Amino acid sequence: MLAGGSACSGASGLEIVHLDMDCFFAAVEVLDDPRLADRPVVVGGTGARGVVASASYLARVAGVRSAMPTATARRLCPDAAFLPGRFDRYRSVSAALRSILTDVTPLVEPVALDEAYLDVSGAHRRSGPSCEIAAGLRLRVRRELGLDCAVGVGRTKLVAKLASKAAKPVVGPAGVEPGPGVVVVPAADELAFVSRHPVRALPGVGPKTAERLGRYGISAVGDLAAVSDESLERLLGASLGRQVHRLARGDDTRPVVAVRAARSIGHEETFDRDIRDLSALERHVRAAAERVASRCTDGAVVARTVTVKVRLADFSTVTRSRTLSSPTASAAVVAGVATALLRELAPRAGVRLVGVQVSGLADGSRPRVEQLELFAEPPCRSAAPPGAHGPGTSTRVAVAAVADAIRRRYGPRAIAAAADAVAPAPTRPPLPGAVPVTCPPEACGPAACVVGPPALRENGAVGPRGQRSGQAAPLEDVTLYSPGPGGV
Ligand code: TTP
Ligand code: MG
Ligand code: MG
Repeated sequence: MLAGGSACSGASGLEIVHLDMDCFFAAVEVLDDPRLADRPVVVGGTGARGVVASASYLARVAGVRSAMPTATARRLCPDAAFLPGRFDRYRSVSAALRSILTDVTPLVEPVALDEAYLDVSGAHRRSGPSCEIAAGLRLRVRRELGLDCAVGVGRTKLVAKLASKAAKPVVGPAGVEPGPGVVVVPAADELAFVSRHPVRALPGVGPKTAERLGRYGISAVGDLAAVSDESLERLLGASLGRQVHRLARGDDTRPVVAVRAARSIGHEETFDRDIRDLSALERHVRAAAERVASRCTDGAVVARTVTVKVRLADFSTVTRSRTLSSPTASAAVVAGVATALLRELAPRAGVRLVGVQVSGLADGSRPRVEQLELFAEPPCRSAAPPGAHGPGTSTRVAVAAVADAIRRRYGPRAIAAAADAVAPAPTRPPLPGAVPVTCPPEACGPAACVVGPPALRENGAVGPRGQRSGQAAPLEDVTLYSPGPGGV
């Protein structure tokens, strides 16, 4: 059950986030064709033997479900728009979703086009507690993609996945109830939360296994946890029996495995007013570089190439890159190279956007013996003019190393060059996803934090198209999961 309140502070130690798009294929169709907004939409095989891939929530009210024969869906919901699906379009939305997710952490494990796990343990310093990350992601997906999603946060993959399901809109015979959108399950409540689910909620338990368990009176996950290991192994076989038993008791050690490592990490800033002053631009480039370096550190990667991008008032874009002699995650080094590249670009017209990107990423978790070498020579492979690094390089390097250590410990803004300690030029508001969602401290308690309800239309389909352009979509009230007597 869900009760009122908020609890980012009680949600510490919850490092797994699961995000799943709402009625993905159908929602993309509605997004692209507003005439479908008030109609049930069914995407899938439209031929005589076709099956339903995705049904909008309006279609679900009529009883239409995924994997149902389309012929049955037509009987249940004759007024629905039946569409064959456009997989290229879904793939491209999925790619856009992926880039929103990898903005938070490189530890993203996609499990389908519309769904992924994130391990956010390295993202707190930059993006706040897990519940803020989850709420921020949901906002960003809504604003940037024009689509709704459900997000779950928990200590394990199982809990996060079930939590995102609990965050979905609820379809009943009377219509669609908006779901909470984000559900966070604190560790202390996870067994109560998981126990109430039907056994089918566990990975590995299909309809046949569920039926077999049902014959022994085991229908909920809680029933499973109460059965002895041996009985379950006899019933389901050693491997599945053990797996299911462990999961039912909350023992889920499956890690988030980033399938494809990020190829680059970047940060861009668009200004409210075009900037002409080079030193102001340098400040922004340095700040962007420090952010990027901080994300490298969070993701335990080092980068070999630094690229600076400048977009002028007329939208023309220029970039300049430099490859380092040794890969780095040092904010000082990335910022130094980036500002040097900016000076080389020497934009003469007004600048509307600057960006810093690093690429050529490598595993930064292993100690690198060549680290010192980085500081023993100019940081760039391209020959620097003699004396470019000037006398006192080793002192500056030592200072940079200490500054990096301080940033690692206290956050990217903990220390800055004195030259930068002036008010920055006005900027456009940061991207929605970059806005940390603030859980009011007084509302933070020991239980879970559920952010919602989502701005769904009555029919439970996606939010209005206008949200793509990012009007403030306030996080409405924040609710808590608490183990009550009812179902999930
Ligand atoms: P799901 O996330 O399972 O479903 P969904 O996004 O349509 O709805 P929900 O709000 O409940 O998450 O699947 C994601 C997409 O994968 C779905 O839109 C279509 C496709 N899909 C199939 O092609 N066949 C299937 O059997 C299922 C379940 C999904
Ligand atoms: Mg989905
Ligand atoms: Mg899915």
